[in-house]
Amino acid sequence: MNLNQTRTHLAGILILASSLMPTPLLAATSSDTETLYLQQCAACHGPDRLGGMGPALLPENLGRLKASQAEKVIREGRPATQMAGYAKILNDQQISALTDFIYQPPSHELKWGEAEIRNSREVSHAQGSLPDKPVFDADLMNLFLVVEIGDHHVTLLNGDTMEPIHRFASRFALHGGPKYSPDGRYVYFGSRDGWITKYDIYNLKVVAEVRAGINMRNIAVSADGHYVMAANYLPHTLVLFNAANLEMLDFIPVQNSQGDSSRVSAVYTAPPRGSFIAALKDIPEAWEITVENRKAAVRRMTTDTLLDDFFFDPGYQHLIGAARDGKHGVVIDLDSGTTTAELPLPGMPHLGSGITWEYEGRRVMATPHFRAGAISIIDMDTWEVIKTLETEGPGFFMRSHENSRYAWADVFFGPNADKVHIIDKQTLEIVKTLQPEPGKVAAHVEFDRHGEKLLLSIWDDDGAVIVYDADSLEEEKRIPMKKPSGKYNVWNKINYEEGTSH
Ligand code: DHE
Repeated sequence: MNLNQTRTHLAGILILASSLMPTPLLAATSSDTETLYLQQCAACHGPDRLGGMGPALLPENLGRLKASQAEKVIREGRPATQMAGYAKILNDQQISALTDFIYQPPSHELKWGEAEIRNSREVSHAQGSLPDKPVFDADLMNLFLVVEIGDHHVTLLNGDTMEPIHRFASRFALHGGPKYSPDGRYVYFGSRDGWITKYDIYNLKVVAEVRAGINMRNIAVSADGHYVMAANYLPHTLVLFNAANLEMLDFIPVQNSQGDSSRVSAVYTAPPRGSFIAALKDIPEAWEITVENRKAAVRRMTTDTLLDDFFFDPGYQHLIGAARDGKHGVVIDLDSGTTTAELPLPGMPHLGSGITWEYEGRRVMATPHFRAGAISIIDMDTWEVIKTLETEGPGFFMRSHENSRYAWADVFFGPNADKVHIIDKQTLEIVKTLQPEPGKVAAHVEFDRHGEKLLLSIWDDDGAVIVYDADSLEEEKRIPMKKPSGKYNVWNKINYEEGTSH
């Protein structure tokens, strides 16, 4: 038996012996933290820390959790989850040793290849087996999904009445926008731990799940609704699935011609091109991927710089990317694959959150910055920055709607994170700054399908989604929620509305 087999065998025995609640310590005096982990944690988090019922406990997956917070969770547990507190089972030294341990890279390379992906798939309701008539009454094009990261749930909201229709548990730590099927019936969620969940909105049921990777960036659904593509940080892969049942169709190691591998910054669907576009984080390349005979065909474009965040013009002729150095942006012509312009965007633009609109007969795009209290507004013909708006701090998300004269931008970072700016899209001025709940982060807006109302998150465990009138800018209602992050309107998403993310 090799080391891995021994580890798996030992963990298997321990899993059988353990329950979901903390077990009495088998080796109370053992200084072997790995053994302690296998005794106390492996049943839920996996013998290799890859996750199971609980999330993966690997440095990449824990990147957003401070070690002190992780230690508190081990000590006190996590309310409303299966994670119980260990303060009565483990001493302080053991808790801190376990905390250190989960932030260390694993002692052996972890694998999430084709076999692991195939084995992880579960189809609970085959395509076509559930009724086609929705089990609730609402305008199906004006539904919102609200991701609540406070307790890992999703709320389905009626966009006319702004009343919740249903609330259901999600995978741990959903991140990035859920992606709808073109008819709006199904939605695909991606979690940081690599899970893709397909949900039937009409029947309010999870229909299929698969784990695409260990640490995933995001997912995209092809414009025809036939395919789902997953982009991973760990391992360095892109994975293609059949959207109907999440069967894996292709597994694409992400590497250049010399065999150097790379994380994927993100993947998006490019509807007019009938392709997916991905940018690589560690290799200066962007890929255009088409599906031929259920397999991925990759066209490589060499870029002048490593790309992080990116965005497209409405016709998907150009990719507008943020350089990883955080000092500038680039415009790449997707047909020729060449860089056609450089953008002076020094504050680490969050281009994934960019929006566009018509201004004085031309199309402009606007992006907030992670490292500067500024919003850049760029002419999309000349690629010149025509205005830089000073804000009360760096921002994360910008949103608008074709029918609204305003764009909304949060101030996500710093002492003014409880403020939101409202920009007049025709004067390019900030016309109002709201502070809906002093002391609590206010962030991420999504409009309803008509552009008449909008939702803003109070990003707190004891938070809310606030409904505003898009014209009078008056607050209409607060719906209590647990750290609501993104909101996603069916109509806006499936029609690639200009004021929202795609
Ligand atoms: Fe996100 C979208 C990258 C941190 C909440 N974020 C995205 C997308 C990318 C991205 C590439 C677009 C994917 C898509 O929708 O298909 N995010 C990154 C980062 O690189 C960064 C800065 C660091 C990281 O840890 O990954 C980061 N993101 C965060 C957060 O800390 C946020 C605020 C809380 C969280 O959930 O982790 C966060 N990101 C979001 C949300 C979206 C998102 C809510 C979808 C926005 C939308 O409206 O589409």
